[in-house]
Amino acid sequence: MVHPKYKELLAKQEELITRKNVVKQDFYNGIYDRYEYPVLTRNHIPLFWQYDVNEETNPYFMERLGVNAVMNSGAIYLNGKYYLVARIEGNDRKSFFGVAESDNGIDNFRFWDYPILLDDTCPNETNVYDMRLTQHEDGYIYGVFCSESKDTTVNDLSAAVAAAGIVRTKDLKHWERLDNLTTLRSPQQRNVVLHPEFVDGKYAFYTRPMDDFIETGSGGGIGFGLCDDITHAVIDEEKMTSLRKYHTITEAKNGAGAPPIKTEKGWIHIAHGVRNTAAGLRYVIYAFATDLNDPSKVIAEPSGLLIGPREGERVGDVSNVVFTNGAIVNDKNEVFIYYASSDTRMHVATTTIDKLVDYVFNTPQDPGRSVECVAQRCDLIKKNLELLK
Ligand code: M1P
Repeated sequence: MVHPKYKELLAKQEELITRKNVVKQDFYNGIYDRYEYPVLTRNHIPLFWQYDVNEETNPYFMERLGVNAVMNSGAIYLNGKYYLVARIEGNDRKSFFGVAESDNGIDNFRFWDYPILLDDTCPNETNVYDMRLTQHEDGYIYGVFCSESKDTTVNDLSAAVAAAGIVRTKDLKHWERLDNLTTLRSPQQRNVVLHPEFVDGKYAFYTRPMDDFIETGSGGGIGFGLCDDITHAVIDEEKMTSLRKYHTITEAKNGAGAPPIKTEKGWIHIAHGVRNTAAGLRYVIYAFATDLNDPSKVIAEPSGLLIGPREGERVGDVSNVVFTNGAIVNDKNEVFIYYASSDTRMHVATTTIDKLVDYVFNTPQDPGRSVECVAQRCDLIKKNLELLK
């Protein structure tokens, strides 16, 4: 017999899943809209992933395999539908991936019946997370994610090694696992993203060279490297694209987010930047553009952050974090930026290609010093006051 509590909880969950999302009225910046409700939370996870629904074996209707958080999601638009491949973190701290689908990209996201069971090709892999989905011109959809293993070379229980795992699919249902990416000059990698087009006839990746699991160390920012064979991907040289810079939002580290969006003026990248504070690391989302013919060459760098954590977004398992690894452009050139707040739940911000291009190419660059920032602002004020006379 199905436990009677199941129906009760299911009805509540249905209300949550089908609740209409609305643009937040108390936020305006002209660049994007924020929304009142998260698009995915732990409460969107099917109950039958968490409970044994059989009254005989679970008389108290207890959670058996709880879910702690739903966050950093890859995103893709296929046949008029919006798909998120979410990072789902179990109560056991292990993350895995699940596909959620929506007709409009802002609400009614519903998980498919089963999470993704990856091929078990890496016996030492303990955790997987943060999949970026790239619709590549070779015809496959690639998922590039962090594959984490214990570092057995040092006597430190929490030491880990991060590498980029690679899978590919055509339908989000059947996934083929390929070899992890090897970067010959960087010991660890996280936040790796596959570029959607061939560059010089090769597969191109945005990388994030790191000396160890948490600190990027000598890693100078977001890298870019080419490889011949995606099934055994090896990158030798990593060129630097968007750099870490002193006293900016990328001082501590940064990393590629969504696969870049192609526009008439350049590739637009939506990434994350991290700085250190007395309260710990603060993660924000920023944007930049690279050259259409050389996607490693930065051609526009608007100053500062695009999305920062606000209000309730500031609080969660890892507070003061917004993080993106997926964005969608639909057939009306509307842009959906999916971002997680504080490693706990998923949100969306919407804009358009025209607005994003205007933002990236017309927002002034960070001049780097307070005195020059004030001069930049005074310039704007002067022009405005003349017009407002
Ligand atoms: O906890 C914040 C984020 O930390 C990591 O990002 P980075 O590699 O740039 O430090 C990632 O593990 C990410 O999953 C997480 O949201």
